[in-house]
Amino acid sequence: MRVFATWKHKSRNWLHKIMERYVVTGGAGFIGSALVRALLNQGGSQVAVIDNFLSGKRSNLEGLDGALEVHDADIRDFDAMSRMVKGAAAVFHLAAIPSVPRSIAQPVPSHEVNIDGTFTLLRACAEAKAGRVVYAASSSAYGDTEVLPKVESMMPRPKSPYAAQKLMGEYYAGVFADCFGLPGVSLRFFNVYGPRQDPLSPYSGVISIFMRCLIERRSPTIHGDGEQSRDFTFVEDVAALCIKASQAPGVSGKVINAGNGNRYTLNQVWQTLNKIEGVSIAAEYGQPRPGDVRDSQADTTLARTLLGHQPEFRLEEGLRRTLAWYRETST
Ligand code: UD2
Repeated sequence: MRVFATWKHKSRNWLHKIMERYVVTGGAGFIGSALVRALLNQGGSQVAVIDNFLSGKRSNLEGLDGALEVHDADIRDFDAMSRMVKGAAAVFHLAAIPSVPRSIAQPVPSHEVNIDGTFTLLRACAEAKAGRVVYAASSSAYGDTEVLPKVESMMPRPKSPYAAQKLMGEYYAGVFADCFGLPGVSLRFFNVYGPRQDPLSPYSGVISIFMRCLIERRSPTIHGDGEQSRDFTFVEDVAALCIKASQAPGVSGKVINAGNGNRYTLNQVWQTLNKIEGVSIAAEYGQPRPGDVRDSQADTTLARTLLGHQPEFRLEEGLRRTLAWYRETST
């Protein structure tokens, strides 16, 4: 395990004492690094990133200084987790192997990380008496529902190993709160997109793939007819919601949607991107993807009432900002 400390003011130990310590697993990932940025920006935070750098990247943390430590460690390593979560006011558990199709192609690694890793991390947090766990759950837990938007009280119907694994993580977070006194709240992330989402894997999120196609003036392949819809949620809104969930009173044991409250079809998103870029590139269409949910849209009432959350970014604004980042960073 290697530790990289970038805190420039280490000698100021008195400051250390009054700062809150936060841990972000998966903190070098696309969503995790946005959360780390938001935590450091709010001031008074000391942030420890835990990442095994399988998909996380050091470059996602570039330019961040302040009270930041980066630990190269795996969430399945109980001893390492126990040491690292000690004294944390909150542990944001975002480390995971994401992707519905990857969990179908390779169910074993995703099970081991998403279920065994989550269990190990929660056990370490409980034993170290960490302040609160905020768990990155997934909208995929709902599966196909007859009614939209999707409300937390609906019966979950996971359609893929990934969805089942993320749902199990929620159950464990709830059980650790009830049985082991570890406060925990689960946020069901709804198709998060934004700067730093890696477009290069076949399992990448669709918006990152669309961005790359647009910049390279290529057609994306849409699985199915493109009329499936998602509640695409800008990464900065999700980071803000995570922080609220770590502070709000009375939310332990709760499951709360982290979505925007709207839904757009893939055809609409591709058309919007064409409009923003002033081009007209036709998409290609392929086979529907196994395990895919047809429509997804969050009911955001609980996030609003329990966490006082109002998403800031509508889709077009989020797409513009995301596209600007891909343009700046593409060579
Ligand atoms: C699921 C979850 C999401 C998050 C994510 C993590 C749902 C509704 N959402 O996202 O909350 O947990 O998993 O991985 O379950 N697609 C194409 N062409 C491509 C790539 C994707 O058409 O090149 C389609 C894909 O078939 C799907 C949609 O785009 O219909 C979104 O796919 P995705 O992989 O970006 O995310 P999704 O919905 O599986």
